[in-house]
Amino acid sequence: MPATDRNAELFERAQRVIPGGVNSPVRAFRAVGGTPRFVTRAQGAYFWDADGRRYIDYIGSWGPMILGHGHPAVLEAVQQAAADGFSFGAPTEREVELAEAIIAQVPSVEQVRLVSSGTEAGMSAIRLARGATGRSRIVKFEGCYHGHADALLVKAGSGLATFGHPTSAGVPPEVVQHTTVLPYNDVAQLEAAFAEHGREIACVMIEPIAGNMNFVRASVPFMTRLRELCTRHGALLVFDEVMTGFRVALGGAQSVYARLIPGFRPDMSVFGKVIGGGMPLAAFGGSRDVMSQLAPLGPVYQAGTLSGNPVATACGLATLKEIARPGFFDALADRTRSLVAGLAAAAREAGVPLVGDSEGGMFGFFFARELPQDYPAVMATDKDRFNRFFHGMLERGVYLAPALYEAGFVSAAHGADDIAATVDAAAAALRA
Ligand code: HOZ
Repeated sequence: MPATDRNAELFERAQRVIPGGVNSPVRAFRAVGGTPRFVTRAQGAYFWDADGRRYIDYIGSWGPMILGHGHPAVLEAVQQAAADGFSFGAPTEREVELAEAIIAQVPSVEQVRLVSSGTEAGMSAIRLARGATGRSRIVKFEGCYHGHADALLVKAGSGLATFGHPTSAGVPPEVVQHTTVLPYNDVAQLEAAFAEHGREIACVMIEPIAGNMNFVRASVPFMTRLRELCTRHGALLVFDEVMTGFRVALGGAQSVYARLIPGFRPDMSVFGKVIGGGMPLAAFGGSRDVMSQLAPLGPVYQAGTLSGNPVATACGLATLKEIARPGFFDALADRTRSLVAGLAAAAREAGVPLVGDSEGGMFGFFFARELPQDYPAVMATDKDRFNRFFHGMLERGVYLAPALYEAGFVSAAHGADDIAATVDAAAAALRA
């Protein structure tokens, strides 16, 4: 069923006053075509569009809504905090509590600073890494997206992949002259880059499970070598856990790699999404030593009027409290695995090649025979089929990310019946 009048009407009106009609490009449905759905409200695993249609929501605000929408404990915490004041520009106890709650789950982080968005956290982490090491070069990987700070907008995934401009216009070459981009999961090129630039590299930033080229894991040999090389050359290993933090496991992707690589730890971490529970909140952290380079203690400047906002911290704290309950991640991971297995089974039945993967409450799937290991392999998967599948699912009341380059998210509110309904919809869409 195509979008009826109200979504189309709003989109037309939006395009008159907002570039492309949206405040973040992927929302515009350019990759998949058609009319974006304007959301009016959400509850649990669902949201409703401007035409009153209900969708099972698999983006969950692109990750934050791990408890589903409108969780009563989170709602109560936010209402209480809002009543006490929106923003003070002075410290609050809740900021301390949230920092403690993050540190309690992530052993590599001894201190953390709260900011308002993943972009801000990634940008600040890079500045701190440069300030702490006295070096300029940063290394990132093709298909990884670390927010839209200039130095990181090179061969990036997410919306940049979607629109075929992996490096943004408006970023002067001088600004990215210290950025080295390497292929994901390629040990030989990593070694070559360290051999050439080792002593100049301030940090290597990586999405350990890349969620901005759908869902691609860094292999264990690659991650092991990356850790060794960073340590040997005095470069900081920065984990961008904006998507994976408190989402693939309570301790984030670093806890997943720590189970596979003895003693593994990144030097710095960047968080967002789940730690704000749907409010604008993000963070970056690391050892006390590195973090003490930040103003007011050290020479690296970083600041923000809304940093540690009292309503956002209340939302984040209430969310982290719920997900720290025993068994939470086991149940979420089981449900997410059952979704991916169901999609794969439906595709097999329909004779369509589809592969998928998941960790905790984050998942991805590709129309391909093998899971891609890097960005070119993601680009080689069947995009037309994804786009048709996306619309087939949308018509059947299932909202997937409107671009093949994005990961999907399951929440604790998704019940077995929602997964079954999704798999039924997939079977019908794939047959069609
Ligand atoms: N950059 C986000 C996906 N990786 C999209 C955020 C949004 O459009 O809300």
